[in-house]
Amino acid sequence: MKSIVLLRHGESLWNKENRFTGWTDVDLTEKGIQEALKAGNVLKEKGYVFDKAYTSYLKRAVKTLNCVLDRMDQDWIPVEKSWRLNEKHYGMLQGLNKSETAEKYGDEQVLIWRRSYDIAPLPLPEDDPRNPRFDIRYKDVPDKELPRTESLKDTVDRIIPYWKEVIFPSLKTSNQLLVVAHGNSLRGIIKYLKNISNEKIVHLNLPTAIPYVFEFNDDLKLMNDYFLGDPEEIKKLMEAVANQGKKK
Ligand code: DG2
Repeated sequence: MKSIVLLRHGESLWNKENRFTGWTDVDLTEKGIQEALKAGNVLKEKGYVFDKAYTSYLKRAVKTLNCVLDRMDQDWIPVEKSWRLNEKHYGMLQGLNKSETAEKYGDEQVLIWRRSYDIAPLPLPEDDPRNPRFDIRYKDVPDKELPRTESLKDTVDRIIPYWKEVIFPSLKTSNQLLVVAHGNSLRGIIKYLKNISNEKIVHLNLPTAIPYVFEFNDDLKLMNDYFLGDPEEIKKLMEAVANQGKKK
């Protein structure tokens, strides 16, 4: 069986402070580093040997990948970074505390901003210094492709071409691939892989640094998917992510 392992990065500074992050390039916390190392241990114990890894342009994902590979003694494998694996752009919400935003606008509105399929938060103004067009790392991306905000649909629209053209075809000549990205960019990939409806995807919340394995047969047909870890613990972690957008 061939497999692709999807992994959300470990806890970031803004996960800890419960702030909308999106394309803000925040670092991992010490706990996030430990979570990433633990994911590396789990993957090593299960015997994974990755042919290649993919990650975003954001350091919380890049550093998580480095910790995982280091723990596995697989630092040497080829790694490809792409802006297309970045988190959903959270527009004007970036930097705001999620539960304070729920106090102000209500749990329902925050759920729409966090989890609805096709509603995006207000965009950053063109002259906002956080506009990605001012960030040198995106200098080769055409301006019309750089978001000022995104719905999950917009995120899916920029990720899936990369999935179809780059990541998935490489499974033909590989057995095991690793993708380290973000809560919503991975929700977009999972929605596509499992053909989850726009309504049902609202309820999927990914915990930090828990490997999610997708297995494919030799014809690259999806056969199985499962998290590596204790199901009860994972359920609690998922509920905690869902609750981050509620009033205290
Ligand atoms: C979080 C996800 O992204 O937040 O942008 O705030 O996975 O990079 O930490 P990540 C953010 P929610 O959509 O779960 O609120």
